[in-house]
Amino acid sequence: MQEQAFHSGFTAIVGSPNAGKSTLINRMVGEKIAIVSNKPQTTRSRLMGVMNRDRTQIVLVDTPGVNRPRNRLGEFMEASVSEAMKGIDALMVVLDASHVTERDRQLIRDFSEKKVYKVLVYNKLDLVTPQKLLEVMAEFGELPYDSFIPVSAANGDGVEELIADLCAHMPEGPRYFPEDMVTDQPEQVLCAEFIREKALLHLREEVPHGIGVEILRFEKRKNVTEIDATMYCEKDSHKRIIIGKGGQTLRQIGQEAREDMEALFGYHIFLQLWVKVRPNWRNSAEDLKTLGYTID
Ligand SMILES: Nc1nc2c(ncn2[C@@H]2O[C@H](COP(=O)(O)OP(=O)(O)OP(=O)(O)O)[C@@H](O)[C@H]2O)c(=O)[nH]1
Ligand SMILES: [Mg+2]
Repeated sequence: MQEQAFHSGFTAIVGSPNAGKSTLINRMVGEKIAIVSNKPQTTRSRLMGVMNRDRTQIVLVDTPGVNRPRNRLGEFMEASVSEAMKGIDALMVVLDASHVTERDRQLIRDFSEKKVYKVLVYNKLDLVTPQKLLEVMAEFGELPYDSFIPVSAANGDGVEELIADLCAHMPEGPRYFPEDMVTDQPEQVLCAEFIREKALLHLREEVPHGIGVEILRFEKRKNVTEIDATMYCEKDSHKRIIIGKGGQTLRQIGQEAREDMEALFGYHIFLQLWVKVRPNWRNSAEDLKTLGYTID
């Protein structure tokens, strides 16, 4: 009997900030590999998540949701989206169906011209009434997308249908990544991201957006992995806020980040966090490079 062919492909995930792209990639991969927050511009670089199904592998490529870049970091984020679009087999355009903006309309129209298999994903199904969903779907229904799928990345509704649809359209191809590999991001990058996610969770306004995390030491010992990390911020006043009264905020960020790391990696972690002021690092080519915000 002839063995069934293997199918695989790269699928980019694009859309406005806060649409739920990273929540969706985590849901599809089944592990938390991308950080999520209720603040726009959480994701800063392209990252991959690997999804395996019966004789099919889909490499999902999460991208930053970008508005108009305001600094060199923003320009890097925008370039990451173009980079992610190279050589893809399919494209998912994610829309927050509960909050459609003019910018979304423009994005959806622009991406509809891309010559690959395209799915328009209506996310946050749990937040819209059936009536509202029908209205949103009617608005974009005439555009040349191959598939239109409503989902809730938050509770998983519709996600299996989305996965089945993508799997059915992957070309024959190799297994790009080993079956037990869930992301292309090294452990140190994931650690820096988890720290940044907790900063986004506990800090407000412009403070978390000005944070960059550098891992200075990552040492695996017999029973514990020791990590030293520095959080960069742009102003002295921000540093005080990040540290908090009696160091309380910093301690909480560190503790929650460590719990996420331990859950994903399955080993004990000892994490030490420092805060340093580095004015205007988001416009410094050198600082961006140190923090990994460069396209290689
Ligand atoms: N209710 C609801 N909330 C969702 C859903 N999907 C995502 N969210 C929330 O929407 C917010 C943004 O989610 P993210 O996954 O960080 O969005 P993103 O598109 O990756 O955002 P950027 O990285 O900033 O471009 C978070 O607060 C999520 O919890 C959903 O299906 N339903
Ligand atoms: Mg994101």
